[in-house]
Amino acid sequence: VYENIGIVGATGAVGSIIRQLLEERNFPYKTITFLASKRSAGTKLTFRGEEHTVVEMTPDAFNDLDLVIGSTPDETAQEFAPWAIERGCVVIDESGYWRMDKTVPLIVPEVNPEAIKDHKGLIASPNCSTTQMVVAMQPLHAAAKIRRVIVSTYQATSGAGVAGQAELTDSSRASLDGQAYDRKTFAHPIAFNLIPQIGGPKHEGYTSEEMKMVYETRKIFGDDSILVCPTCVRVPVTNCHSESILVETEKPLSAAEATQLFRDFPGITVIDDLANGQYPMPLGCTGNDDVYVGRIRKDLSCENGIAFWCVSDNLRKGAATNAVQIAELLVNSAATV
Ligand code: 2RA
Repeated sequence: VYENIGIVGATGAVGSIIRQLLEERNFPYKTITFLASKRSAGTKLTFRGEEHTVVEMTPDAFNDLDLVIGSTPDETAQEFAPWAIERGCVVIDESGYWRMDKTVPLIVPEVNPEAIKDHKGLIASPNCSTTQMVVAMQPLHAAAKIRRVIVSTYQATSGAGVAGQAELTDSSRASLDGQAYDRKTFAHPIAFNLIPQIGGPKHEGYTSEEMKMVYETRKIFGDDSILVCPTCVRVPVTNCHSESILVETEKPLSAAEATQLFRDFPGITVIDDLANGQYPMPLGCTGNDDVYVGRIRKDLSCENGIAFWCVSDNLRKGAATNAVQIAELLVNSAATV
């Protein structure tokens, strides 16, 4: 059913990883089309050893496509998704635009794969900071029901695109050389600094990035009673978001039980040996698809609490990998109907 596939935003940072993943995972298709804005149309790409020319994203560009994965800014997703759906094409969207739409399933395949059956032509993939957290929450939630989460994020500059990564390296160099630097992406210096704001003010002193973690988590678990208190911080790290997560559960869990639950869960890798200085760090996790967990311990401040540290490649599991896994889920569920 999904023979003719397209990648919208094919030339962007996440788009290029989606291309790489489709090759690596041997994703099945008959034809593949790469689409982008007028500015990038005409770009030549090599995919599975063949040269492809990027096509401009217009309504008619979706005429012959069955499935597209989009990684674009919100305004672009708002525009192209209806064009594709009207033409009978299923859209897997990485942007933030459709995620909270009641008719759109928001999917992390390790957590709520069953939601795919409710799609009406559009399936959304969550924000990167939410995705890694809900994967890590899932085994604990299934065993002991999570009531409350307190999370502080340490988000890499790649979350702000290629320009964000360049601003970190260029401004760090300028700062070491004692040169002035003209910022374009971040509102404050990112070199040798931390910025406790990602997105604009949204709700009662929380930013839009923080409220995504609240709303998306509840939607993915289908449980509006889960309480989430996030603080999102941009850090001078090129790639991989890290999160300090504290969960309060209904039933008690020991640190050893939580560790075993993490170990047994597909998609999670545990690195946890404090005595020998072993825990997940951004440099060691970049380029990998798993969610990494370490520093697993009892919360000393409440009865049923587990604290842990979680790192994941925000461009892969936080974006491209999750979208490709949703596409695989869709293709496989169509095959089993
Ligand atoms: C960021 N979460 O890191 C955003 C990207 N979607 O800025």
